[in-house]
Formats: sequence, structure tokens, C-alpha cells
Amino acid sequence: MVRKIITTGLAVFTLAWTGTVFAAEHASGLIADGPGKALRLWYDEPAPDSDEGWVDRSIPMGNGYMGVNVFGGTTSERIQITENSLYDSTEGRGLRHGGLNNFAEVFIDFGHNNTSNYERDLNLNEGVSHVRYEQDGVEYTREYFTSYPDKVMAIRLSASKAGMLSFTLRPTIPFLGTGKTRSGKSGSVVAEDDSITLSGEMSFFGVQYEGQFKVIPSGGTMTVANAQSQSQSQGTIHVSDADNAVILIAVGTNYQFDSKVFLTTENADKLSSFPHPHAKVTRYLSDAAAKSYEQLLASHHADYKEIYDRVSLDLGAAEPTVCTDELIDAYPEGESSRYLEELAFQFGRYMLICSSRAGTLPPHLQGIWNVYSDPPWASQYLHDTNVQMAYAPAFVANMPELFESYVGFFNTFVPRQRQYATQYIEQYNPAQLDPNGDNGWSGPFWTNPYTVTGKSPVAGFGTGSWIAQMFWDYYDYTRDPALLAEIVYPVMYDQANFVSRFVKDVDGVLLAEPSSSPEQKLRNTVGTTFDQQMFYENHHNTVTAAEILGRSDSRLSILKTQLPLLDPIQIGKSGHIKEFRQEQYYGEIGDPAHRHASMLLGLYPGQLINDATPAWLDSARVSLANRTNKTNIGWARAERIAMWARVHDGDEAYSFYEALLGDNYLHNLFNDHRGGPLFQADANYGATAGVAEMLLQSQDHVVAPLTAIPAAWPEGSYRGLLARGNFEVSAQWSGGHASQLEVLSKSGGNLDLRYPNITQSVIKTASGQPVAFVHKGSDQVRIETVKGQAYVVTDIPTCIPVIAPTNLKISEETGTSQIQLSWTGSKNATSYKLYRAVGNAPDYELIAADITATDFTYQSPDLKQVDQMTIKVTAVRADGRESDGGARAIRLLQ
Ligand code: FUC
Repeated sequence: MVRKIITTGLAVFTLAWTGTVFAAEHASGLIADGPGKALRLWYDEPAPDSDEGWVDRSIPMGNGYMGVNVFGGTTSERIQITENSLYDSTEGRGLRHGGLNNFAEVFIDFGHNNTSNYERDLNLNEGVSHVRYEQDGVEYTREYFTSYPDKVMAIRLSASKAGMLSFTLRPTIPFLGTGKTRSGKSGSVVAEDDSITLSGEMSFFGVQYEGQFKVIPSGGTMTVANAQSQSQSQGTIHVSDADNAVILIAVGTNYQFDSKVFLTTENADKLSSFPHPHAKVTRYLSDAAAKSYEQLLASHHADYKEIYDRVSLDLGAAEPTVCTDELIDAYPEGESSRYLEELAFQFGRYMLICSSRAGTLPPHLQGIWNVYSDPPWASQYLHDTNVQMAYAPAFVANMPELFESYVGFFNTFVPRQRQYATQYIEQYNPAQLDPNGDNGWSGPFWTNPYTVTGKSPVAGFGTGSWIAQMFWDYYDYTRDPALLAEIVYPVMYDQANFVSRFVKDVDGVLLAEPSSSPEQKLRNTVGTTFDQQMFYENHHNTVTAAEILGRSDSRLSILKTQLPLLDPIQIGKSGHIKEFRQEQYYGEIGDPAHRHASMLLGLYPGQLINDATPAWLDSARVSLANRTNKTNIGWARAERIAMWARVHDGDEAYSFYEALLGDNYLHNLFNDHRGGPLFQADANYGATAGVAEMLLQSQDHVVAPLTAIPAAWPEGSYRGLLARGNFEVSAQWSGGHASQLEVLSKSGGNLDLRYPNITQSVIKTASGQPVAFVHKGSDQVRIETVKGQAYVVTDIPTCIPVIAPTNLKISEETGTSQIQLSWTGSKNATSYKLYRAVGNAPDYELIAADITATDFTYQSPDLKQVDQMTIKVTAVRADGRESDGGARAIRLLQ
């Protein structure tokens, strides 16, 4: 069937495209955003039309409803579409076992084989991508965006001369049939009038899918064709001699956020009561087509830029003159490395905006992008690091509403986790079983949109408390009491309920049994630090939340009693934080260079180990140094950025960012997990979170800007990062030192702000009124803030750090109650201070001060009893300032 129609369509205007945009203006304008600089990925040739081209060079876009990868071809454009619920059976959780399926491969045939001045780009400031080139004296331009508010992808095709645009739109369904696909994928592509409908079914979970493509040319003619081959029907639309055209794309399946999906055991029945997506997709497309292209673009901009523009980062880079692939290849050499560092930071934010929108499935291992029928690890949701890393930038990088996508998904699968919780309490601690079946929910390890697992030997139940921690942060960064009461608290409380029944008394402490530290070799043991830290944090956060909400009940009393018994941190004989209770020296059990650093999750993303627990913080540093930089795993490098930032080491943090960008980032900035290439989106999100931790921290409710600025970034500025307490923070630094800090209080309340010498600075409101503050030491102030008020800190006297002593040595004669200490002095020091931390103590006790020598005889009657203590020496300068670090040694009872 071939039909011909004359087109009128909606009005399309050709706008001149310029790659340059200017950073958004911000409310107070006190901290400059740097030069008007576009953050762009750009290339001078299309991505190769292959799987390798997809993973390495295609441009990713997305609106939560669909992910797309644009290749930018001129003979034929290829746009690959992913829809996160188009799921097939999986056989196991490893590499290439089915799972998420490629939704559509869409081709736009132009036949332009003789092009010049080719360029394609993705402009992060705008959330828009372009292709531009010349052929036969005509300049062809294409512009692409994916809109969350209008639920469509829009493509505008333009030619510089009237009547010179001709193309064939040819959507196809990949992996049809039963070949590689386990369960069979059927479907057809049918063109009619100005639209093509691509629809079918993937039978394992009974997923009905539909995509609609509407062509709206201006001028020219449009013809429709439907070819029928044995295997599939192929509808196409051909446009001839148009001035320009718009293509709109909408997709959907019959998947819904309904717990029936997880509670129905028969796979083919999971979706059976939900309507076919035809009506929904038709509505998306007709609603969008009722608007002009400019209206669609304006609503996309309003939505996208509202989130994206909240944060800017300027490391002083100029826009590079080389394409992004050359930038990547040259990194870390070349003049534009700072630009790549800025770009990758914002790219992680961009990817989360594309892949995590309210009402749509959250980002899986590959975010919202998948070209395969057998994606890595079936594109599942893994809760022993990967999902949590996806959301790591959501709060600190000021995009908290993106977490709503996970909230919707969590509420869909949690009824199944309640069933598991009862099953596990029956199995592991039947005496604690609630007779009414209220045992909370247990932590899953992996899930996909259809199935969620119970206990895994690979990771302990701490995965559940780790999920609950994301919910707590969702509240703690945004401070919306209704959100706490209605969404966050029930999740935390029910998780704590499960944990409170699951833990067992072992020698006076409450431990997880069975317990596993993610992916380590020793499994199903007792009380791993992973589980204990996660349990501790969630119990603690739940009790805090109950106080805020004024709740009290018998379970809360149990949580309060249990909290001090959860014993989250054990210090080992290497002065490190143990991963396993049985371990004595670092690395005795499991892989010492393992990619997972699960014993340090209380350092990051948790808050248990913080500046108020200096002995633990020092031990975390020891564990981190021992974990080495040998890992080549993308997400592990991203996590190390944040962990090193939390122990205040900007140079180490930066070295992991550098390694990630240099070794793992592909030419389109997708993270290559471990070579292959093998795309995992987690490190893209995680790198953004890690860099944010270098720029701003707020654990333990102390807002600490510029905590880990590396020597490689001597000057720069950022705007709009978010701290716990709903404080929006901006900072500018030069010579490695803060020249200005600015905090916008979005919820009011006390602001504890830390920066070296801040007590001697000038603090004013944005309108110049002096601000009263109280001191805590020399480096921290407390301001009672007013909601909506911005506070500006200037004239901070430069703080020159005190050099720490090194090489602390202990010697003693057995059986005596005195030990000899000696150390290598610091040239800064006028005196030294000695501290000790006994056993697993979080903080040090002062042993002696004003020591002017570099040795000391320490006498204490308990030296004959204490099994293990950490001794630390610090230097004190003439002005009274003490060194941040010190030399440490472990004293073991002989
Ligand atoms: C976890 C990690 C791996 C990988 C996999 C998908 O098992 O340990 O590195 O990211 O998930």
C-alpha cells in the first residue's frame, strides 16, 4: 500500500543554532559563574553504525520514559531507543543473560554521502543535541531533545534552502523472533497517513509495547509505504522536497507501578490486568503534536534547565578547540583537561536527569540506555552499591526530586520484601516474629522491573538499611516535614523493625547472622561491618526522625535500646577499620584490594565516621590507603573519590577522578566498567557525587565547603550545591584558599559552617547586614539562619596548615605500666600533644600536652590491661594551631 498526502502540518521555524550559551544568572550574583561557557560534547564525524559505535561514540539522551542514543549519520541517521520495562527472561545475574531488550532501532535515510563541515554535539546547558553538515551547497541541520513534560522525543530537520529536505523514516524492531531472545519477541511496524506505529509483545513477562512516530513536514510531499517480508512488516514514511520537518516519537508498554507485578508469581500474568499501551502512547503523541516545536522546546527547557541550572562548576577552563574524543584521548595532558573535568561533573547530573524522573522506572546498571538483547548483568538494579551510586549525586548536586523515580519503584516492590521479611525472621530468629506479620521489610540485593530477590549470600541485609539511608538523605537535604512523615519515615521505620528482629545477641552485642560483606569471598558469616554500619545508621536515623515527628511507641523504645549495642566499628591491629570481625590485621580475609570498600560505607555515603569521630576517621584513612589504587573498576574509582574527600585528602580524591576520566571514560563519556568496553552508568553518577564531596560536605550537620580541593585546582568556583539542612552553598577559591562562601538558607535553622579561620572572617547577609555568629574553636561558626536569607562570608584569613610529626614509635619492657614514645618532629612545632584511643573508641583522649621534646614516657596503670590502643601525636604551632593530622601507632598488650 502506498498513499500520498500533501503536508501542511504544524508551523516549523528554523532557528539559527549556535553552540554557545551563557551560564544561568543566579539570584544574588555574588559569586560569578565564570565566563559564558557552553558545556558540550562535540564530534566531527558520526558514531560508527555498530555496537562499538553505540557504546563509545553515540550521544545519549532521555526523559525517564525513554533513553535514546543518537549516532548522527548522514547517509542514514540511527536512533536507538530504550524503554526500561521491555524486559525478557533472565538466566542468572551475570553478564549477558537476557533481561532488558532493545526497544527500537530507528533509521532516517538521507543518502547524503558527500558531506563537508560535519559537526554533531550534545549541549548540556540546553539538554539538546545537534547534527550539522553541508551537502551539495545546502546546510542540513537536525536538532534533538527528549522532553519529560511532553513525554516525547522531538527531532527538527532543517535545510538552508527551501524544498531541499528529503528523507525516509524507517523504524525497526530489533531481536524479533525466538533466535537469541529467550521467550520470543513479536511485532510489526505499520505506516499510515503521517504516522508509523511499532508494536508487539515480549512474551516472557507479557510485555506489550508500542512506539509511535509522527512526521510533520513543512512543504514537500509525504508518502507512506508498508513492505511485508516473511519475518516482519516494515512501514516507512518518505518525505520529498520539504523545507523542514519535525518528527515526534512516543513509546510505552503495559508496565505499571503496581505491587501486583512483584506479588504475582506467574511471570506471564504479571501485567495481564493492565491495558495495552496504545491509548497512552497515542495520547502522548497527539498532545505533543498539538503544540508547536517551539512550544515543546520551551517546555523541555523550562523543565530541564530548572534542574540543570541549579549547579555550576568553574575550574577556569576555556572551551576547547578540539573535539570531545580528542579531549578524552589527550587527558590528562593538554590544555583542556580542566574542561573535561567540568564536563564530566555536569554530564553525571545530565545523565541522572535523563534517566530518573518521577513516575518512570529508576536508572538501572546502564541508566536508561541499552542496545543489546543480553545487556551486562541484565541491566538489573543491584543494591550492594550500584543503585545507591546512581542516586549519590541526587541530593548534594541539588536534584532531589529525581529520587521520586526510585520512591515509586520501591513502593512497588516493597510489599514483596515484607513477605521475605516474615520468612527470614521465621527462619533466623523465630522468637522475634510478630504474630500479626508486621516484621518490616528486608533488604533486596538485586531486582528488575518484575522480580525482586530475597536474601543473597553475596551481600548481607545491610542493603535494605542502605536503601533506607537514601530516603533519610532525601529528607535531610530537603527538610520537608510532610515528606518525612508520609514517605521517608515509614520506609526507615519498617526497615528498622525488620533489623531489630533479625539481629542476635552475641557476647553482649547485637549482630547480623548470617552476614556478608558485598562480593567478598567470606560469606554468610557474623556481624560484618557492612551490615552493622548500615543497621546502626538506619536505627539512628529512625530514632532522630521519630523525635522530629514527635512519635513514640514500643518498637521505637526497642530501637533506642538496641542502638548502642549494634557495634558498628571495629579497629584492627593495623589501625584500620575491620571488614570482618574475625580479621586482625588488614587484608587477612578476602581480597585486600577489593573494588568494594564496604567497611567504609559509614565514612561515605554514610555519616557514622565523621570529624567528630577522629579516631575512626584516622582508621578509615588507613583502610583506604590499604585498599590501594589498584582497582580498574569504574564505580570503585568513583567511590574512592568521595571516600578520600571525606578524609580531607583532595589530592588522593583527584587522583581517582583523573584515573577514571583517563582510563574508564569512553569517547561519549560513558563509563567503561572494566574494559571491553562494558558500559555501566554508576561511575558516571558516582564521579559527579565524588567531585561534589570534594567541593562540599555536610555529614554530622556541619556544612563544610571546599573540604578536599586538590593542588590541580588552585582556583575555581561553584554555585548551588546542596548541604544537609537544605542549605544551598556556593564558593569561590583562589590559591587553594576560599575567597568567598555563600550559603542560602532554604529552610531556616542553625547553620554550623566550617572552614579554617572562619571565625575571623566577615559574615554578612546578601544585602550587607552584619551577621551575629558564635564560635566553635577557630574553624567553625554557628549562625541562626532565617529562611530565604543568604549569608556571605569574605575576608577569611589564609590558614597555613601545621606540618604534622611523623614516625611515631613505641617501645616498652614487658609487664611494666609505662611505654616509651618517640617521633620525628615537625619544623612548625613549638610543642606536641599526645592522645590515645582505647580499643574501638571513636574519639581520642588527651594523654599529655605542651611536650617540647620528641619523646615521652607514658605511664598509666591500665597499660597492663588494655589489649589495644591507638596512640597519636600532633604538632602545635606558636599561634596555638594544631596539625590536622598526626603520627599514629598501635600499642598491643604483650
Ligand atoms: C556488583 C559489582 C560489580 C559490578 C556488578 C554489576 O556486583 O561488584 O563490580 O558493578 O555489580
